[in-house]
Amino acid sequence: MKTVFITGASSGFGESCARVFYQNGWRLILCDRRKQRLEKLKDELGGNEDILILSLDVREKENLKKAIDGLKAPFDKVNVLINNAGLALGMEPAHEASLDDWEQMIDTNIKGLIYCTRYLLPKMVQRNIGHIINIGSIAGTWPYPGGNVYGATKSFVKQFSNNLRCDLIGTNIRVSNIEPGLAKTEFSIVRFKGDREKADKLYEGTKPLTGEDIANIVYWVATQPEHVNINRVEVMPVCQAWASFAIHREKEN
Ligand code: NDP
Ligand code: 8X3
Repeated sequence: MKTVFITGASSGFGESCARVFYQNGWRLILCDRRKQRLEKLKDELGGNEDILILSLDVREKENLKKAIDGLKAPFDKVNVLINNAGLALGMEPAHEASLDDWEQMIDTNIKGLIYCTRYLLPKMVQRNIGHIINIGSIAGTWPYPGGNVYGATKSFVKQFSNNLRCDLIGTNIRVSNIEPGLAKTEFSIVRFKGDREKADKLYEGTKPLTGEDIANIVYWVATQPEHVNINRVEVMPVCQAWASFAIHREKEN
């Protein structure tokens, strides 16, 4: 039985990944700040001993290290790490955005992701088995107004994923970056600080990606033959595409 370690498993992509991997016979390590939600998910999935809950904030480096170092058999042999915990906060332009929001995005999307990777990777290299699947975003490649620090954190994730591959050449460890576009999860409710109306408006008249869509892609990436590394997957709903360059024109008086 293989083991997958999923961060941000209480909602959205992470929760859907938990369901898809479990249904396919994987052992789960579910990490998130909301313990109750994880317990509910565990109960729903049958509540058995193949699911371990780690109630953790990925920003808390020491706690994370302690939890990962303390993993006991059979949870100590992680085959796949899904670095999914992350968030966007706000869409204000850079000169109006909150520095606290910026720091929280950097601490979660960048620092939390590198902590999980750094703490789990040595054992993967030692066993010469493993797969790091990062959840990036189209925002890591394509800029948009108000994307400022959020997009930049996802650019970090993209380049970190590529650089990991370089460091891990000669091992069997795989690294992939999944870069979704518009998807309906709790992401926008979090981004707009609980303003559900604003969040709903974003999806009005669209057919966005779902958690299940992304989980199925992550599962496909994780189950390719061992010599196959899917480097990046950029995925959008059909209703989404790019816009042309913005050009500001002065008004003639
Ligand atoms: P959700 O808000 O539904 O899920 C985010 C998950 O991350 C939650 O389980 C949340 O739980 C967890 N999380 C947030 N901060 C922390 C933390 N400090 N420590 C541990 N867990 C944390 O959003 P999505 O499922 O959409 O987001 C998942 C990933 O996908 C994110 O990295 C996001 O940037 C990315 N993404 C989302 C897209 C979208 O449009 N939805 C598109 C592209 C990428 P809790 O708050 O309880 O800890
Ligand atoms: C989430 C996608 O376009 O809202 O990463 O930034 S977007």
